[in-house]
Amino acid sequence: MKKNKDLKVAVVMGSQSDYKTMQLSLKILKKMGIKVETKIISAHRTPERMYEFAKMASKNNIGVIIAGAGGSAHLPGMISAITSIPVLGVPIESKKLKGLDSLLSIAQMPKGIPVGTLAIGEDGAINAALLASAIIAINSPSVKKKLNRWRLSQTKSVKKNLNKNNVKNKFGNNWWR
Ligand code: AIR
Repeated sequence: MKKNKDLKVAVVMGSQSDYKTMQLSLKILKKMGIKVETKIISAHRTPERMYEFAKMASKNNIGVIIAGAGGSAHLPGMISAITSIPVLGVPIESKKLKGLDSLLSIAQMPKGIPVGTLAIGEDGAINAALLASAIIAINSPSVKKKLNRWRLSQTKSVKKNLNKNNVKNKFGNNWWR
């Protein structure tokens, strides 16, 4: 393996349809200046691709894996079963159960093989990238600097006084887009 500071983050997802959510991870990682590898990998539809990816991840200089999947979301857990690289799971918001199925599939891993589980949907995708950045930052001063700067700008963006005319603030001021 190369020096730790060169470690990449892999962002994998079960389907092209997950990209709408997972693109938010990619945006954050880009802001942090972290090299990224992306792939569609389905634990159910492409099991051999999943196995190959997880088996080779360490040799491919991947330091953290973010895996997004929906429904019976086995991808993060199965990848974590094959590699000891930290795996962060993003439960995709499914149509039928609004992502509760994805969340439980990812979070309820029996002891022995861990998956760091984030929130359902967009919040999870953003936080997975922030958490991956924090892990990479342990050995990368430049990522640490960018991450701390990003957090400071978020803090500064939160106004102290309430604007009672502003009611369409579900996503704040879109600072992550
Ligand atoms: N999925 C694909 N293979 C295994 C799973 N769990 C998930 C995808 C996606 C959902 O199935 O991660 O969230 C629906 O995929 P599609 O391709 O039918 O849109």
